[in-house]
Amino acid sequence: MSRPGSRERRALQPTRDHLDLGLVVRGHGRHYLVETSEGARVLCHPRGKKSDAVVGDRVRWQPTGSDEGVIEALEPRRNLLYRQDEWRSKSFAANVDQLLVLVAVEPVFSESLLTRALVAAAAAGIEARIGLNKTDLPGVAQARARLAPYVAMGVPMFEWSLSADPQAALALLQPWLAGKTTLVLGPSGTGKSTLTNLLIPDAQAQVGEISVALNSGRHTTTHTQWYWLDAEKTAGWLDSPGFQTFGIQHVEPMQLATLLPDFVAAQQVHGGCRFANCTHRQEPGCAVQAARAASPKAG
Ligand SMILES: Nc1nc2c(ncn2[C@@H]2O[C@H](COP(=O)(O)OP(=O)(O)OP(=O)(O)O)[C@@H](O)[C@H]2O)c(=O)[nH]1
Ligand SMILES: [Mg+2]
Ligand SMILES: [Zn+2]
Repeated sequence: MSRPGSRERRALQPTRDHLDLGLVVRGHGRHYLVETSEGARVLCHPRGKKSDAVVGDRVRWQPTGSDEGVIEALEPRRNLLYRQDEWRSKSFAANVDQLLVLVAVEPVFSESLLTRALVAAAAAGIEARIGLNKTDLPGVAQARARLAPYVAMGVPMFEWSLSADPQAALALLQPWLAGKTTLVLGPSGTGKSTLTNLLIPDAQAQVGEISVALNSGRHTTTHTQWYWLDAEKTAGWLDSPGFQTFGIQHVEPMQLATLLPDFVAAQQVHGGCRFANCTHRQEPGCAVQAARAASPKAG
């Protein structure tokens, strides 16, 4: 079958390149808020019933009469951060440069969720850091102790109290945020939206009373939202709803050793595992087990 010539094709099927390139700044399931190239925000519906657009996607869109629009196509993504539970997958955002996993002294965080978020970020090729908030609270020593292994394996960590010393938090964070698009993720009630309001004074992100949020099992923030950190729009900031689960079914077990900094280091120091498909549990010649045996805390 012969392909139609390019001129003919253009006539039959207008390319979408002439359409405005917008940025998805918020998603509501069936519709999206798209920031136009001129900076206006337009409510857009996907063409067809379903769309896979997520916050951070660049989309070709066009107006539909009134003040709304339709998303005609998604531009290719640089990356996509998502979790994959047993039955469903949930996208957090596309095209982000870096991830801040925000935990807090209270509510006490789950190491498993934290580790999974770091693994998912590494799998998507996104640099991640840990933030510890609420260092004004009494459990701070314990929280630091639980984070020490992550710091030891080379995950950079910030810590601060947004309520006691917001300026110190800004001083730590701002150099890291400059010129980048950063997604903040974390369990509910850790202070993601408090931080959003500190970084973007007119964000008006809703902040929840922790007791209310935890007891009702509800999250104060319900949708991921994109904000600009500067007037020139060189730095983006994405506030997100708290997560309670973080499936990483999309990551192959064999891949894990390339995604955790301590496993990577073990591979380098011990010359790699004898078997390419090593599960690092009981195989002979396993570099990860060798590193574990050599570590002072081995047991
Ligand atoms: N003690 C203390 N409380 C804080 C600090 N930072 C934020 N909080 C409080 O923590 C509670 C939760 O803050 P949010 O910013 O709504 O938390 P969130 O992470 O956005 O929560 P979700 O939107 O549900 O995911 C609020 O009552 C804040 O006032 C802090 O440094 N110390
Ligand atoms: Mg919030
Ligand atoms: Zn191994």
